[in-house]
Amino acid sequence: MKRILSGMQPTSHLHLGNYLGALKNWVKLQDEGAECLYMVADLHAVTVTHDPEQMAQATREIAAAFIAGGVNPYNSALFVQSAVPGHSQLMWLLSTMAQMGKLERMTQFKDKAGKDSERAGLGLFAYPVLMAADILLYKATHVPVGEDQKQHLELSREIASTFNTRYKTEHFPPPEPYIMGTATRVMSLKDGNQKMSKSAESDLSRINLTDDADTIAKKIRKAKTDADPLPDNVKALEGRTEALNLVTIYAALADKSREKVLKQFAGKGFGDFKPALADLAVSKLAPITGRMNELMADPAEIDRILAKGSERARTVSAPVLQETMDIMGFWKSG
Ligand code: AQP
Repeated sequence: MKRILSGMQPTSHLHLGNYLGALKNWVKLQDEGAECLYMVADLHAVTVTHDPEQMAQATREIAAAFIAGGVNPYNSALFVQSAVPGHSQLMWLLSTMAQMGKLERMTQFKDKAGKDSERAGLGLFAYPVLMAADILLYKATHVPVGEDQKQHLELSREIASTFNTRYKTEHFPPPEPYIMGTATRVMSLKDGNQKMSKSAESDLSRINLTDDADTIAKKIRKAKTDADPLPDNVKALEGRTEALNLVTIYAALADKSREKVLKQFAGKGFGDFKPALADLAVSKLAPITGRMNELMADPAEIDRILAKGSERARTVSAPVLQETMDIMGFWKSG
């Protein structure tokens, strides 16, 4: 049986990219019967400057988004990373086998640290080791990954293998990437070469799961496009990154192929396509936003769900951490 581990950082509101690229597929995995552990990755969120008050709020909001998007907290474990101390503990142990040279080659660190990497925090540098700990703490067999996380998962596999070789054991199963056939990479509404992101400066660049219908319609109306009509095949969209992005979003929301969408809209300009996309986006997202708002109106209930999920995560992970420490020869009382 597959055991899945994945998470999202409470850095801000979740957006359409998080939904179509991750959450929608998490629900599919859960519904296919995999054992799923989904976390609010707050230890990762503090590797960049953050607002403490905002993070507690974002943690509840993300949990509400998971549930509203279809994660069943009575089936999947929905938990907060920092509520399971094993993540940080295992990270320290694994950091002794993560090679600096490999960490230096991680492209996400280079992107996030920017030009002034000398001043970047150790946490940002060590982020992939924490990710390895997240996965190995549960002996997760599969990790849903997008393109941007493939390199980190490869490092997790290497760390697992180094541990097993060093201590002559098969303790950690190497986690497999779970490439979702239907996962969609959603790009910024303002620049088709940048991914839609929580931390991008312009709110017009993304559709948040908290946006109301008018805001969604406005953002789509203002999305960058070009003056040409839509072609009847995907290949002809080469070089038109913004147009391709809007077609991709339409296809993912409608659960159709991009070819089918283009057949439907071939010859039409964005004056026709954008209102159709706005209607579709509102019809798919409004029920999720509505449910999120209902859940957010009762934060105590969200806290209860997170506390239960975190307890379950601690129960699953405690023996793995203990066995890891035993293998490494740490002292244990009588
Ligand atoms: N634009 C996207 N298209 C498809 N999938 C995406 N994901 C993020 N952006 C897109 C997927 O969402 C999951 C959670 O991501 P995260 O919270 O770890 O943050 P991130 O990957 O760094 O993405 P964000 O939303 O842009 O956050 P910030 O701005 O805080 O860095 C992951 O599975 C990711 O692939």
